[in-house]
This record gives sequence, C-alpha cells and structure tokens, in this order.
Amino acid sequence: MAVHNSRQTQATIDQLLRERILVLDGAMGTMVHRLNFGEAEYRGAAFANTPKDVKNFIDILCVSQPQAILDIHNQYLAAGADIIETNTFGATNVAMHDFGLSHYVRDLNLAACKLACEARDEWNLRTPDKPRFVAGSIGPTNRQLSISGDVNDPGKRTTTFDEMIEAYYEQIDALVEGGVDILLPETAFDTLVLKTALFAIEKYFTDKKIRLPVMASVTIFQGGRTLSGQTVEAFWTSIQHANLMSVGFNCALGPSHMRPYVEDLSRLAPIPLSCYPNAGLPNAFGGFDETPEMMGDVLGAYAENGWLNIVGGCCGTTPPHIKAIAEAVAKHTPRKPATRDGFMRLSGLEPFVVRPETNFMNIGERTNVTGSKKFAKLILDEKYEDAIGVAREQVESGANVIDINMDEGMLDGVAAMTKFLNLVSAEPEVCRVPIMVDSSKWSILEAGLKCVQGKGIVNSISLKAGEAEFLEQARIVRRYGAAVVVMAFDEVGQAVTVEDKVRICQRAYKLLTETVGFPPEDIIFDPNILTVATGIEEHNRYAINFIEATKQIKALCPGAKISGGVSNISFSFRGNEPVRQAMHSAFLYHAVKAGMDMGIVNAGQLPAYDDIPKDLLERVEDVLFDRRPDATERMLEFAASVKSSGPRDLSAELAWRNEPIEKRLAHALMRGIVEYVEADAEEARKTYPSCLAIIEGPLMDGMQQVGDLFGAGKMFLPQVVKSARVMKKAVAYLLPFMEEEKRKSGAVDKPRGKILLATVKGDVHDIGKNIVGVVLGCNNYQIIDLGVMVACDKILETAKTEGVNIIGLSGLITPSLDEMVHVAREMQRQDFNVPLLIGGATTSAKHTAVKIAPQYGNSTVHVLDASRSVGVVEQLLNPRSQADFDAANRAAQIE
Ligand code: THG
Repeated sequence: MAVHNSRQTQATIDQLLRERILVLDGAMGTMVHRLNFGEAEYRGAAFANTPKDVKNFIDILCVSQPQAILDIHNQYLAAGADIIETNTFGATNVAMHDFGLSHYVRDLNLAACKLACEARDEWNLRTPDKPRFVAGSIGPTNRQLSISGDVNDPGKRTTTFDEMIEAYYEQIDALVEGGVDILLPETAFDTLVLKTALFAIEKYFTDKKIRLPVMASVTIFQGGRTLSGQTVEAFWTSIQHANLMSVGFNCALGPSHMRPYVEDLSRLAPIPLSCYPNAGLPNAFGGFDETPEMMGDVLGAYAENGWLNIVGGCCGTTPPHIKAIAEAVAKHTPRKPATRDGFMRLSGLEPFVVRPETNFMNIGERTNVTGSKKFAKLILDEKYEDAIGVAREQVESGANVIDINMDEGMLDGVAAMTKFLNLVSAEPEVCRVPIMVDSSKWSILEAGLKCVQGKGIVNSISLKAGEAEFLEQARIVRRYGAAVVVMAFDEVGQAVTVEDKVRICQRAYKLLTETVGFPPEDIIFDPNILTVATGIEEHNRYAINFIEATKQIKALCPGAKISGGVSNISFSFRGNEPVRQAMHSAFLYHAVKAGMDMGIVNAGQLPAYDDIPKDLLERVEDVLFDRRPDATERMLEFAASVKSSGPRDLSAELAWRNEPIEKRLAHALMRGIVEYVEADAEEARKTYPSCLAIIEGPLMDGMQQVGDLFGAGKMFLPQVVKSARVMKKAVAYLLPFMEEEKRKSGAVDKPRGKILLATVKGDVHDIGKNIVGVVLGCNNYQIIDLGVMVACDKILETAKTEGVNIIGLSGLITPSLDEMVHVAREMQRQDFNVPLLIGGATTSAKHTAVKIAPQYGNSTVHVLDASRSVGVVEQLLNPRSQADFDAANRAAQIE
C-alpha cells in the first residue's frame, strides 16, 4: 500500500503553483466512449454475472478493461498533464447502488487508484524533474440535498446529509489508501452535497491524522448559478471554510461562457483557482465541437489575464486538447490569489458581506415558534406553506438573514427544523438570504446545519456547560462552515454587568481564535439584551450595560461582531406596538453607534429614529439610559396615550393583486406564489367558458413564460419547480369542477390519454421528466412514469400492456442520445404506432430530426421543455389536429 508523505506533496505542489500554471488531464468519458465498448466489454470477466446492466458506468472499466484506462492516463500524461484524475467519478455507494454494486465501492476505487498511480509513477521515473500527481475524482452523485426530487413535495429529499457523509467517507478512505496525492470533489451542482464531501474529508483527516491537498470544483450554468441556485460568490462563501488547495469550475459550459465567472472567482478566492471546462456547449448531437486550438486560445487568454493556477478539460476534451491548453498557458505566469479582506461573509443563494460600511444587519425574528404566536400555530398545525409565508414576509421587509427557531415543548424540534429548512430551500426568494439556526438544543442546531447549502449562522453556543463542550461545539460549527453566535453566559450564569459580559466574551474569543482556530470575523458575541422598565430597580441599567459592553468587546476582540435580540428590551410593553417599536429604534440607534453590527428584529417594523415623536423619544431614552428615577412610571403613563398607528402599508407589495386575472395568474406562476391561486382560479371560472379553458389559456401561458425565462437563463430550477407547484395547486382546485362539467356535458369521466414517461437506460436524471409528468397530469392525462435507467425492453413492454397513447423519453447525458435512437429503432421493428416524444437537456430538435426520427415511421417530436409538452400531446392525440401537426413536424425535421 502506498504510504505517502502528504506534507511533502503539499509543499511540492505549493511550490509548483507559485512557479507555473499546472495542467490537469481531460475527459475520461469522451475517451472511453470512443472505444465503443458494449455491455459485454463493460462487464468483462469480473462482472459477467452482475444482475444489472453496467454499460456506460465507466468507472467499472478500471476492473473490466484496465488496459484501456491505463492507456488513457498515459495519453494525458504524454500530452503534458501534471495531474491526472482517477476514473472514480461515480464510485460511491450512492451512485453504485443503482447498478447493484454497493458492495464493490472500495475495490473499484482501489483498482482505479492502482492504474492512475502506476501511470504516475512510471512518468515520474522517466521525467523526475516534472513531478506528476494523481487526484482522486469524487463526483456529485445523482442525489441532491438542496433540491427536491419530487415536484409534489418540495421538502422531500432522496438522501440525507449523514448518508452522503458515510458514502463519501467510504470512497475517500479507499482513494487515500489507494495512493492518490490530491482529493478532488468535482462537478458540484448542489453546494450542500459538496459540503458533505468536504465534511467527510475533514472528518477523515481528523480521524486518520493525515492531510492531503483538496481541490474543489463546481459546475455552473448559463446565468452564473449552480443548479441549486447559488451565485459564484455565494458558492465560494459556502465552502471557504474548507482547507482547500484550490477552487474552480468544471463541466457544463465551454471556456468562453465561463469567462465572467472565472473572473469573479479569481477576484474573490484567496487560494489557487482551477478551470477545466467542456469543449464548448454540447451541440445538437450531444457532442462537443471546440477544437484544441479554440480551447487553447480562450484558456491562454485567461492565463494572460492572470486568472488561472490549474487548467485542464472536461467533457469532450482529449489529449490533443490538453496538449494545446498546456502549450497555450505555458508562457504565462500563474495567478496571484486574492488577498484576504477579513470581512464576515455569509450566503444563501446570494452572498451577504459585512463590510465596515455595512450599516446594520437585520435578522428577521418572526420565524420563531417562541417569538411569534402566529408562526408557532402554523408550525404546530403543520401549515408549513403558510409558515414559509412568514419567512418570505421577513425577507420582503428587508431582513438580511432570517432567524429560525423551533424550540417548542410540543414539537419534535429536529424534525420541524429539518422540514422547514428543506422547504425554505425550495423558495428562492426566501433562501437567497443566509439562515440563522436558533435553538438552545445542540441536536436542533446540528439538524439545521445539515439543511443549509449557504453559509449560515449558529445561534448559539456558550460557556454555560464549561470549556470542553464549548470547544467541541465550536469545532463542529466550523466543520459545517457556519459563523457562530456566542452568548455571554458562563458556568455561573448569564452576564448582567458590563464586567461579566466583557470578561466572558474575551474568554470565549481567546478559546475560539487560539484553541479552535475560528476566524475572528465569524464570531458574533451576544452580550444579552435584557428587559428594561420592569419595575425592578436592578434592571434599569440593562440597556446601558449592553451598549457599554459592546464598545469594550469590539475594542478587545478585533474582528468579532456584536448582535442581540432587540425585541427583548421592550417585553414590559407587550401589547403596545408603537411604544415597543420606538424603544427598539432608539435602542438600536445608540447600540449601533457603539458598535453593534446586527440584531434580531421584527424586520420592517422599525421606525426611523428621526420619525419617533419627540415626546415619546424623550421618555424612551429616559428609560433606556436610566435618566430619572421615575422614568418607568412616566413611560407607562405615556404609553397608555400612544395608540397603534395601524397596519403597515401593504399596497405596494400587493399591487399585482389589482391586475386582471390573467396577469395575476401569470404573476403567481412566475413568482411561485401559491397563496392566492385558488381564489384566482375561482374568479377565472366566472369569466372562462370551462375549467379546461383556464388551464389551457392563462395557466399554460404563464408556464410558457416560465419556460421562456428558464430557457433564457433568467430563472433557475428551484423557481421553475415552484411554478409547477402553483400550477398543480390551481389545477387541483379546478379538477372537481372539471369533473362536474364533464358529467353535465355527458362526457365520460376518463383521462384524456395514457402517456408513458421514462429516463432511458444508463441515465439517472429525472427532474425535467418529473415536471413534464406533473404538467401533463395536471391536464388530466394519465401518466405512467417508469422512473430512471429504464431499459428499452421494459419501456416497450409496458407501453404494450398498458396500451399507452404516447411514449416520452428523457435523458440528460450524452450517451442517452444513442439510447434514444436505439429505442426508436426498436419501436419501428416492433411495429409501434404511437407518437414518440424526446426531451431532456442534451436532446435537441436537430438531433431528433437527424438521428432519431429517421429510425421510426410515426411522429417523433422533440419537446423543448415541460411547458410545451401539453400543446404537443394535445395536438398529437386530437384526431382533428393530428395530421396537420405531424406534417408540420416532419416538414421542420426535413429542413
Ligand atoms: N439572542 C439571541 N437569540 C435570540 C434572542 C437573543 N433568539 C430569540 C430572541 N432572543 C429573539 N427573537 C425574538 C422574537 C420575537 C420577540 C422577541 C425576540 C417578541 N415577540 C412578541 C412577544 O413576545 O411579545 C410576540 C408577538 C407575536 O406573537 O406576534 O417580542 O436575545 N442570540
């Protein structure tokens, strides 16, 4: 077994990275697909009897065709690669489970390492002055943690944080034992999944007392977001805690499309940057067109701009590409990593940076079961959709972060936190802000951390149970990459005096920065905002003490921030909102001047300090600053005379409610707002001739707009999924009326047609297919969804026994295109006469026309996105439009 000197490797790589731009290898899949292996070759002798088909699971070739993989490694090394990747992209339990090979994870990773390391060692002997390295490839798997796999249930997840940790840990263990020099989690499209890989790596390093360089690589799509919706900066913020050798991009886009994002990340990251794009965007046939020269030109220009430290290729690139890229960057000096600015950086889908000039950060308090009766009732009644509305209101009212607390005796806090946060992840307008997980129970805090892809805040830890627990919890928070609120508590209790507040915070600061290595900018002290004007004399100085402690802590603990629960100050005036709000504003005005950086507040309910009526302000400040012995008395007297100023002005937010019904439905679909859709559907029923006319008119028009915006990169997936839910809700509301209409018109109550949907063999992607299923289902078609990785035989057999009217095939990866051609050919051979629909990310009208349609005599139609599926299906099944539609489709395909 390879015994490494990992510290030596790190030092060598660090030195090389300062000297020149390092070259990573190119695609494994592209090279393998050229060899045209069939099922038999994929299986080889070792897997001759494995029950499931393994074709296109390229990792398995490390065992069944080792020489082929070794050859590819050697070709890349000959082309000039400094780093080659093991052929282990899919070699985790999570992904291998689908092939029935869970038990083989370890052996497969070891076999892959053996090949890559053998190639590396041979070249290192041959050219000792050019050291070569092996990076263990760790793929994203086919599971997501930030995105639901089920349009009907946005809170549903196909895996858990802990399951992913376990799966990655197993792979990492085998890769390290197999002798890799670097670990490389790559093609990350859900940051939370990447965080599990980084978490597992850190855990592994700690357990085994070893440390290897780690590169992390993300995949972004047009529009500059990850699949799970994060911007580049938000993504970087989410993983900046991991001790990385480099960060960068791979896959999805060609080099020229990556330009603005490479530039962004280059400006941000204080560590080396990697970039290994595809050879352009996939063409209509799922191939990649950029030549070695083209890629060399673009990447050479990036190098010239000083943006690169590591460069290579992803899908569609070959040894000639790597050679051209290596030559193009050779003459340029490597990028100098950005300097660290020491600002606190948080993220949701978008970044939030606390800069010196950031005035004050609002943390929305209302998503708290102990802080809001309304929210508590919604959660206890399991009305999660409405509870999400509370979060949305906070964000719309200007909350920069939302505080979420599920500490209620009647609740299973861990379950409620998990469920609520998973639902929040499906609401781009809510989860664009960072999350503060608030609980007095550690288990709930940790459950929360497992659900946020952004960089959030833990609220809170403290020294109340002693140093050991405090240190342990701080280390775990750090491993999750969150910032932390530290309450001014110690073993004796809550700090009330200025001296105690300062002493405890200083002690915590020293422990965190010196013992744990916690970055000072990620520490937030809460020196306890306690209630004033209680009638108890000892409470009179609580506001003053907080403000004075804030000044001293800021001076003594450089970089640390100050926060507090602002509404606590005014509990004595419960029920008198105007007085409470005036107290909050006045308190904040002074506390922020003293250095308070953020506060948990009722966002949107803070009057401007200057707008507080002068007589009220005088009495408020008398109380806050303990200016006269009768301050509380006078405040109470005055409070009785202060009336509520009425509800806040919702008119601007709800202006869209005054638009005509069509616009309202489109707005709701586009923004994913479910609240009013039933009322609007009801209203539409009054003016439209039938429910179906509403579905096919304004609702489908709205979906069409969503489809167009998605296609143009102006909306991203979570939003589209939300839109689908609004659609579903509207349709669910209309369905009973439709039945009624049908009964009245004497029509038989049966679905409008049976449609079979399947993701083809070798492919596990199904988000688009599921959306199509929902949209068609909403339109009263009966959907038979066979799921993912469905073999041709099964599709055709089911189609026959079920007597379906249409077959729809879906796929995302390039080999799926060939599989679709195969299915079309089989349909022809077996004399099928139902239309065939083709959809999915790599499919295109062109590929369908040139490669698939010619195989099959009946209508073969490419469907661009889910929003078009209903129109296509309807025209194909309606005897009146069928012939015209088919003729038009054929004419377009011939062209
Ligand atoms: N420090 C830290 N975290 C905290 C607090 C703190 N988390 C919880 C709390 N304190 C901050 N959040 C709130 C939320 C609501 C109210 C006060 C503090 C509040 N609620 C109304 C009330 O109780 O009168 C409820 C009104 C309603 O039901 O609508 O005042 O100090 N780190």
